[in-house]
Amino acid sequence: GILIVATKNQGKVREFQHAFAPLGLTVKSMFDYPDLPDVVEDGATFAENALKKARTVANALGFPVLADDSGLCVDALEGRPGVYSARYAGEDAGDSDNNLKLLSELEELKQGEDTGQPLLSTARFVCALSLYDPATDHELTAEGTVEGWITSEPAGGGGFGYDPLFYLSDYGKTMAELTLTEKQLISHRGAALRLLTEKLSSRNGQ
Ligand code: ITT
Repeated sequence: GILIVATKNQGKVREFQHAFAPLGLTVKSMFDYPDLPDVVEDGATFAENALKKARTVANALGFPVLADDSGLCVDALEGRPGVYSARYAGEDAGDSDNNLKLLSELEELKQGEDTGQPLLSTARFVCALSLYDPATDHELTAEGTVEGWITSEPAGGGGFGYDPLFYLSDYGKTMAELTLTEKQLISHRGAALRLLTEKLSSRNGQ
């Protein structure tokens, strides 16, 4: 079987492939459907944006589609970058630009004071997943989170996005130091996926 995920983020594609491979599902992404129009992510919440991406792409293709809207909410920054996580350092910003911007925003808050402490703020990753079926107009949405710290000492070559800066104190590692299997067990995306699966298998959905 095939599962279409409305994403252009290679890191997400890798995680969904890893999650769905045991079910015998092949993941297709927007890299396989390059001619679809871009979705304007102007929702106020992760869930709104996830549903908008799933709906738009599913209606264009005529198949059920899964979409992921996610981001990093940093407490010292009052929840920023939040829904703007992908374009924190600007419209065409890459992961490393966004990571530098995050560290500089947090360093600025310290006002030159050097505490020697690498853990700069508590933070959480949030992931909203939305599954939309254009044939029935049915939707299912699930959200997952994971708590951690933003560290000024990036580590790890795995994952994507802000993972090298996201320190998990229970593990003594950043998210980027985990394998795909380990990340899926504790991440916001893994949690959202488990909740979505539960909702799918329960008769009342949500
Ligand atoms: P699509 O909309 O095409 O799926 P995107 O990268 O634009 O791709 P989002 O709008 O959902 O996706 O933005 C999510 C951003 O939040 C992403 O670019 C990362 O910077 C960050 N992010 C989300 N999940 C993450 C994770 O598991 N690890 C690290 N950073 C993550």
